Amino acid sequence: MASGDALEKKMVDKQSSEKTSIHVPNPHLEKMKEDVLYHFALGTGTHDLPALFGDVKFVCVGGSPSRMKAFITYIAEELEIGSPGSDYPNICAGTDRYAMYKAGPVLSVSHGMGIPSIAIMLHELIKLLYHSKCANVTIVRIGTSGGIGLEPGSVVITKQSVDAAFKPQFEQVILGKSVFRNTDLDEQLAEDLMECSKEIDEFSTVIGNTMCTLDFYEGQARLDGAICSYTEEEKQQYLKAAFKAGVRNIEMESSVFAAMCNLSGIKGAVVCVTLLNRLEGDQITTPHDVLNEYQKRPQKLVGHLIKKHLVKK
Ligand code: R2B
Ligand code: URA
Repeated sequence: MASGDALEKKMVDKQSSEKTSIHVPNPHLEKMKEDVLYHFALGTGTHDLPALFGDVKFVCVGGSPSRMKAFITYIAEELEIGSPGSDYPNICAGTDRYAMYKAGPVLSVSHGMGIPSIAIMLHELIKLLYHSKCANVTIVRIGTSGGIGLEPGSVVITKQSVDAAFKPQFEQVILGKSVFRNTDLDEQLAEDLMECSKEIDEFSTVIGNTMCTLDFYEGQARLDGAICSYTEEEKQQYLKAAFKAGVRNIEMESSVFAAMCNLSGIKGAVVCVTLLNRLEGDQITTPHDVLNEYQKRPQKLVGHLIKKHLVKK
């Protein structure tokens, strides 16, 4: 794991001088002698978490382990951490649930697909940051999505994550009862990312609402799943209503991500590239090399943001 110490000496953290700690709204935690972060294969009794992670300032999360490894390699090169061609080992090598990579003050973690998968990862990530005594942490989800009314390859920075009825809320069922949580994302961070996109000036970026669904097929009004009970017209009507409600893209993790960032007092952003325009089709037929280039766009945007915040003396 690359140490952030040398880098920290070289770099100035331009984030707020006020210290914002991680909040864990769970009174039971402090009574536990040890906390096992089971899906990370890490724990307070087995690892010196403050020594390993205490310097983390930026966490980037995304669906696939290989994309998150590519991101850490990219950001390490951008920040000139380690030698070119360095390999970044998977910190969670003791499990195959999630993969985690670190380069200086940047942590990169995979979260799999869908709300349950990212939620489990975020519970353990937030506790890891808390146990590590991290402060002033920013988390960004970088990912892929289906666009609505946008040129494929456009990037959407989420303003609010909305549910399938376009409501800005995340429903968590607790002890059998529905609890609705706020899904606003940090406005200033979204603006900062938009500014980064203007500075990079390589692809189109918008700030808009993101619809978070429980399914890729029927949940996103696709006609090409194994099961479908609606017409092309009904699909078009629904997607156009989503557009009218401010929705610019559809993915599957942003609502719980936003809700958990809000509850733990962590600044969060969601930056997703659109792989297709859903008003024009359902299947992703774009060639792989083009898709690969699209997937690098959120990485570039977030890399630019991180570089701007961690400036060399
Ligand atoms: C975007 O892409 C995945 C589905 O293909 C899902 O994780 C998401 O949010
Ligand atoms: N990810 C989604 O969730 N939907 C899409 O259409 C593309 C990527």
